[in-house]
Amino acid sequence: MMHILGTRITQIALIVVILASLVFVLATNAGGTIVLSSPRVETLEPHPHTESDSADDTGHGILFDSYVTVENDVWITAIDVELYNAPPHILHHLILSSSEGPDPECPDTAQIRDYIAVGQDTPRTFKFEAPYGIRILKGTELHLSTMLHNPERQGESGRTYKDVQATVRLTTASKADVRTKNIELLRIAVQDTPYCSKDPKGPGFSVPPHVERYIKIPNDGKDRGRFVASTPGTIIDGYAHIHGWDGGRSVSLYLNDKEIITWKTHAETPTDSPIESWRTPQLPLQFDVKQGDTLSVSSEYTNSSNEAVRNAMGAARVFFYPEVGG
Ligand SMILES: [Cu+2]
Repeated sequence: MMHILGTRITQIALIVVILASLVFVLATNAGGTIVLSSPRVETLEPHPHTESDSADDTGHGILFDSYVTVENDVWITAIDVELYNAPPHILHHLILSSSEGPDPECPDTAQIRDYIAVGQDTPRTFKFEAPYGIRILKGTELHLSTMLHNPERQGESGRTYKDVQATVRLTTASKADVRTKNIELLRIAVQDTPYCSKDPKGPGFSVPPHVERYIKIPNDGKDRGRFVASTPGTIIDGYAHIHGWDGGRSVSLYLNDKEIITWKTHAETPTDSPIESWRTPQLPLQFDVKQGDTLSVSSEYTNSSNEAVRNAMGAARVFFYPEVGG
C-alpha cells in the first residue's frame, strides 16, 4: 500500500516515477542480513512549506509502505538505517514494525511490535551486545513505513534530489553468536490524544503561543507517556525523538517519577550538506526495572511565535528486556 500526498503539478511526474519504482522494493535474507528498502525516487522535488505545516498536510511528504516476510527464526544484533543521495533531514521518519493481531486493550486496532523508529534527529545505527537481541520468528511480516520530506525552506528555492532511497539493514546473529534475551522497543511519548490513538507518526501535542518554557507531561490515566512494567526486566539502551525545528529542547525519562536521563537536541550542519539538521544524541542508558515500576517521559519546548505549534513530539524509545514470568 502506498500513499502519495500532493497536489502540485510538479508532483504528478513524481507519482509516475514512484509507481514505476515500486518493483525496487528489495528483500533479501542472505549472509546474515535482512534488507528492506523504500522504493527509489528518481526525482524528489522540493515543496513549499510553512511554519505550521504538519506531517498530515497535503503536499507535506511522500509516504511509502514496503513489506517482507522473514524466512527463518532470527536474532537481530544490529540495525542500520541509511538514506541515499539526500541529506539526513530528508528522511522524515522510518518505522519498522509488525502487526501482532488485535490489541486486546484498544478495540479495532492492531497490536504493533516496533523494531526501530527513526526520525530526522535520532541515531540511525543500533548495536545490541550479547546476550541481548531482537528475536523475530519465521513467517513474521515486517512492515517498513518511510516518509521522505523535501521542504523549501524560508528564503530558499529548495533543492531537487535524484535517486533517493531509504534502506534498513538488520544484521542477524550467526550460530556462534548466541543470543538469548529478547528485547523490545518501547515508545514512551507524550501526546494530546488518548491511549488508543496509535498513529505511528504522531499525533503529538500542541505547544501554545508565546511560551518560553513549556513542559508537556503524560495525561491522566492510561497514557502513552507512561509505561508500567508487567514483569521485571532491564532497560539496555535508548534514545529520544524531539522536534527541535519546532522549538523542542529535550525529553526526560523517569523511573517512578525520579529522573533517569535527559536527552537534549541541537542543530548542526553536516559536511555533505549546506542545510541544518537536528541531532538528539544517544547517551549510555542501562538500568533494572521491577514489576510494577513506571517509566514516564516529559518534553520541554519553547514557542516565541503568535501561533501554537501543532504536532510537537517528545518521545523516549528504550530497548527493554522483559524477564517474562521472572
Ligand atoms: Cu516526530
